[in-house]
Amino acid sequence: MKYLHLAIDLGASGGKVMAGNIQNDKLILSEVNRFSNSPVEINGISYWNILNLYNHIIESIQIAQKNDQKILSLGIDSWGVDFGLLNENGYLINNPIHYRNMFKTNIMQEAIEKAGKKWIYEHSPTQFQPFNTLYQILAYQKYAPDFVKISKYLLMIPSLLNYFLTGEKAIDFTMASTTQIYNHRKRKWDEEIIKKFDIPDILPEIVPAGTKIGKIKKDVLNNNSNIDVILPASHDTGSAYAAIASDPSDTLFISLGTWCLTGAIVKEVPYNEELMENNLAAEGCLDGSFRILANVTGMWLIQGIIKSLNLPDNSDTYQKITEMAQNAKPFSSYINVDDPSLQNPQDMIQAIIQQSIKDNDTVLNETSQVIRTALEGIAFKVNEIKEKLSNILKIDFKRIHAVGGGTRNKLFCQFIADATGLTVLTGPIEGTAVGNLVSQLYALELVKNFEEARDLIKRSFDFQCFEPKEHDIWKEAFISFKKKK
Ligand code: LRH
Repeated sequence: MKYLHLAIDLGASGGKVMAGNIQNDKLILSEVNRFSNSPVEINGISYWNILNLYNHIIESIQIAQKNDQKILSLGIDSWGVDFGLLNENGYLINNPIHYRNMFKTNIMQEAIEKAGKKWIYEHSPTQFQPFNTLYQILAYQKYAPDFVKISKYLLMIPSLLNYFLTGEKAIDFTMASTTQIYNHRKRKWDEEIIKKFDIPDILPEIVPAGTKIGKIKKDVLNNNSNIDVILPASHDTGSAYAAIASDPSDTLFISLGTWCLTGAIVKEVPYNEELMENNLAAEGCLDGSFRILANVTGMWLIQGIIKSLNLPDNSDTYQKITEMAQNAKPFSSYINVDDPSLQNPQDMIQAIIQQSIKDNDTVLNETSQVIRTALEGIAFKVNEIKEKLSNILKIDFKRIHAVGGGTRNKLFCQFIADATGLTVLTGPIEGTAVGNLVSQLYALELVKNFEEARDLIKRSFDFQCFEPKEHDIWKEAFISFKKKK
């Protein structure tokens, strides 16, 4: 009999279920299931298909239970900020709404006008994004006040699914920290934000990441599976960061996927206006520390280019795209990868071409140049964030450690090393699943502390190392782009 822990990692475009089990003192991963997560658009509003996700979770548990395998525990993590509302009797009031809808509203601006940017940030130092949970609640208050009136519980996506499985309602600290209603200093919901914006009493209890919340209800699986449901670091970035095994005191951490989540670890959030001015987030980590982080636009650009080219989204395509970038001329142009025009364009290639004209007065004529400019742009941005974090937090970074699927792109990892002049370590590729699993091992006391968890990760996975080779050339290129602008 094999004893498994299941990490259920839900992303904005798909879900992935990995099983972990301890063999010979190592954490061994195997893939159980993958499924797509396609939002459904009705009357111009994009909803998450939460019941479909729930069905996929049940299906994944059943797949993993086959072949002499017993599941001891499972944990669900997902993207941040989104939630479902339940009424008093636990009925789901609405399909959770996709955060990208918020780009169409002015709600964050209105909230800032009402309370002041500084006031909000002092109470909850979260990156100002129109889609933060706070602004989504305000959108409900504006466009669907009846729903808010009958709401009794707000549950973030992993917590909502945990509720379906167990009947328990709780949210973990890492997810709470993404809402902009959480007070990082007091480590609880911020009563003043709640009062200022008339948020009803719907926010659930916050528990530490890595908390056992209950068992799967008997009627859910029609068997006596006795599976522990654990709230891992349920924010996906929180789980990904928990898989980074380098010394947090002098390492710049990156979780590299759709976003390139670049940050540094601190024990407590330093209340510093520069954090707000640079729109940096303070987000909770598995061990109760925080990361000061920038959501840099990441492989979203490449995913968009692949769509523009009508190519299948598979590893062969990524290989082809990377080869095109490798063979293109370096530094054809420069783009600000975080520009709003690149966040949801009809055609990513055209959007990058326009951005290059705007930022660098250069027309990109070839697709290979577009791809290379996008990847170089992300690497330049990582370097800018590294400099900012280093100055604001007074950290002399000695290395970068990146996890996540984006680290498969070796050319890009080399770009980061060259842009920053730092050694880049990568691995594990399945960072989020590994961090989710480590949270479960911690909750079940199968690892005693986070040191032990780090050691387990170090002996279980392969790591790659990229040394900077052309830092001076990158530095000069960046200076000349900035001068030109
Ligand atoms: C990354 C992430 C990020 C949020 C975004 C909605 O997956 O969790 O922290 O800003 O999704």
